Amino acid sequence: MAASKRNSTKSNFNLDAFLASSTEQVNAALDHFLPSEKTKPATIHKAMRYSLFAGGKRMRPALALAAAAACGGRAADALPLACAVECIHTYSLVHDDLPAMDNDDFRRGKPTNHKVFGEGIAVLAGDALLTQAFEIAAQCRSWPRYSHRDIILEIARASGSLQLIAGQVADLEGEGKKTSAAQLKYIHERKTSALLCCSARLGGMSANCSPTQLAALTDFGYHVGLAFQVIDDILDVTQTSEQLGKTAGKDTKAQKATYPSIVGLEKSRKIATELTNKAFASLKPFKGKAVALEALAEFLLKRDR
Ligand code: GRG
Repeated sequence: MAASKRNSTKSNFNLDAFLASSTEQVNAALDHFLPSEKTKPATIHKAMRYSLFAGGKRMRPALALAAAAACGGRAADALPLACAVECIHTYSLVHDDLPAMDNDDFRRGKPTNHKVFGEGIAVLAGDALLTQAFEIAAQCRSWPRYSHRDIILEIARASGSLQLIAGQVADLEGEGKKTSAAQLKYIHERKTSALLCCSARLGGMSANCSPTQLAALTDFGYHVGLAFQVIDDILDVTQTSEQLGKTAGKDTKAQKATYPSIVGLEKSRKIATELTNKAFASLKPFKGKAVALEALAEFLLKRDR
């Protein structure tokens, strides 16, 4: 893979410790926000918690916390928004795995939600996780520059029919058809980049970031999001299902357009590196204070699952 160009090559930042701590905080907060497994109707709360705590990488919450840190904010203020984004992400996975969509049996290293609870409950668990995200976000504080309205709009726009859902629609409609690189980028921008970008922006907003910082986080999240999906496409063909915790090779089987299928593996790796370098460049306004974001972008480029 071509070399990536971080701003701070010799950062002492300990990403492992940061990820361990952010995951622990996010898991505890999610546990606090969600109704317990015993709350009636117990089946739906079991199903929501099953997928939420099945062992996801928690990259979107980590991005939110890292963006908050870059803007001098407190993790406690970013945490509810990090949880809201993780609920939306998990809902999208539960619905994406349904027989009506990708029809997958394996996710986050476990049988998919509908395999355990049945299709009806899986649809409802996804719906409930989406709703839960807005309930959590509505409870957070507001900031001098950002009101509750801004926060809710941010999440609704990223997950609505112009972004996340639009990406999924284009993905579904593109199956088995010849897809251009431009169309593929359209899908990746919406299906993946929109929520990663939203995570970074929400982290910044939770720190009452300046308009310049918000613009930098938008640029960063957009490029990291695109790189994330290119790497995801690469891993789909290079890793095993056991390594990924989800069914490998599905894109090829479903005749889905991916970067490796359109431009090949080597060029795909180069594109992911270029996108990550653009993400690094967008962090310049933080003048070396965005070490966690920088380390995260590098980690996402080099990840193997
Ligand atoms: C609204 C149903 C619906 C779908 C929207 C997000 C999405 C589109 C579909 C989910 C499947 C998919 C391949 C999404 C692309 C983004 C992506 C690579 C998700 C996987 O994210 P990871 O690797 O997952 O962060 P974990 O399990 O680690 O959280």
